[in-house]
Amino acid sequence: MAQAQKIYFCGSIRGGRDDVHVYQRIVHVLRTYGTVLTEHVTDGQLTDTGEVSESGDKQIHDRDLDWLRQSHVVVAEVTQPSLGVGYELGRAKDLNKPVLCLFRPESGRRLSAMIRGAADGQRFVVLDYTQDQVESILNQYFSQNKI
Ligand code: 6IA
Repeated sequence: MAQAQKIYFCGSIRGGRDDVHVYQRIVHVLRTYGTVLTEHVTDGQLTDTGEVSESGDKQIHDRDLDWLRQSHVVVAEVTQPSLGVGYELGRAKDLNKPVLCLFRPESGRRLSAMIRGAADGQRFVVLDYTQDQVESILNQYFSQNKI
């Protein structure tokens, strides 16, 4: 797998930061498969309070979409509901990017039908997992999918 591969990772920011430690664990593995364009999602200092101004939000949106277009694969942790992540996944599907969504049923939540129902088992994959499966699930995905 080429290190030049660009990976777009999605995780909740203003939707809530409870799972940031899971995002960090996922991105740690993703780095072995390529360049993660969205490392800021794993920033432990970043809170969900949204200190960023309105004009800042437009810049964030436009820059993130630019990275999404450039990316070779999109990986999303979807347990913590996030409007931004849902939006990114819709855009990624329209751009026909390979997408892997990871959901932890142990959270007690039920994943949105609009994400689970978008799965086709090939281009758009949704997997249930537990935290201790992060490494094996990603290694399996990246070895099976010649992205
Ligand atoms: O609705 P949410 O905030 O939960 O959306 C989270 C998703 O949107 C993530 O997957 C990010 O890719 C994207 N996103 C949302 N806010 C930001 C952001 N804020 N920066 C980059 N991507 C974002 C400013 C953080 C900055 C001060 C470090």
